[in-house]
Amino acid sequence: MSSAGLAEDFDSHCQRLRELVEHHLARCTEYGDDVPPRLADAIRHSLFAPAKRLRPLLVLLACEACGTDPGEALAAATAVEFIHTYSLIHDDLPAMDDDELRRGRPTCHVAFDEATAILAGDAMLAQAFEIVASGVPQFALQACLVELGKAAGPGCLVGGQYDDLHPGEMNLAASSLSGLERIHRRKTGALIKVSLRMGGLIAQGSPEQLASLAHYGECLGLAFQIVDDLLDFGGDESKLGKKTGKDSDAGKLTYPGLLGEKKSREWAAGLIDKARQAAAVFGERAKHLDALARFVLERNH
Ligand code: GRG
Repeated sequence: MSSAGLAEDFDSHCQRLRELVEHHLARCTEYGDDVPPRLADAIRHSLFAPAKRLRPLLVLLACEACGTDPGEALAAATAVEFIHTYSLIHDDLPAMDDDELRRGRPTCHVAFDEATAILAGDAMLAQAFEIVASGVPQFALQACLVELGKAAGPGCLVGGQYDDLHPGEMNLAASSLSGLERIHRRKTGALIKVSLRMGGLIAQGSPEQLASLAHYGECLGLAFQIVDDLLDFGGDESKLGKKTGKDSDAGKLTYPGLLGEKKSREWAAGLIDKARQAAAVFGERAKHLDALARFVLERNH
């Protein structure tokens, strides 16, 4: 197939998977009488704003790479998007990044109020585990719960965010490349990696396949963050749906700040090569994971 044909095949495949995800997200937000309507609106405001759905796609593509119908992994895909969206809502709060625009919409605390945004995030984190517990097949359930809890917990997502907010407290100087990597491996990378792992676990992948998915996730997660820093540096606000230049303005250390723009792009490209090599063990079944890795490097939003 030509490269244009491959890209078209990837786009239409991802579009189909995204529709499955959107449908499942909608079902999970059909709340009953006990959920305050304004709280439900705040959740839906953030969840259904235009988003790439990268993490759910990774769950489904990993499941497929191991030879299983991606529909089997929809609950895990939905749960990970709930956790990701909760983390964005809380990250945007005045006590953290204090942002007013996210996914092209006013942030949750701006559109509603701060207490509602905190509660919307809390609700989504708890509901994510309900979704996994009620939708992941029994044979993969315990591993998914443990791995997802770890990825969202104090050693990964929350701990990475803490260190990003308090770099002075880190043992390693945050101003070194290893300090920066330590933050992003946990803040951004862990959720990306667990998405792939859950897809593989639900597909009953072999230990070698699970290790390849984890390695792909580690490389992709770091490359994703480097590209995010590059977009914050010189990206288009209207495409990104959020304000740019915030990190460098706040004096935060970023990859382009540390390595320069050219070296950062080369670093990201090297990581994407490694991710593609890791996916190669799946042969033809990894063609979409391969295309997704290329998309992460080339993305402009
Ligand atoms: C509040 C516990 C807690 C954690 C927050 C998500 C996060 C940690 C911080 C967001 C800051 C940031 C810009 C991180 C870079 C990578 C990232 C998570 C980008 C946003 O994800 P995308 O690009 O967004 O996948 P969409 O909207 O497409 O889902």
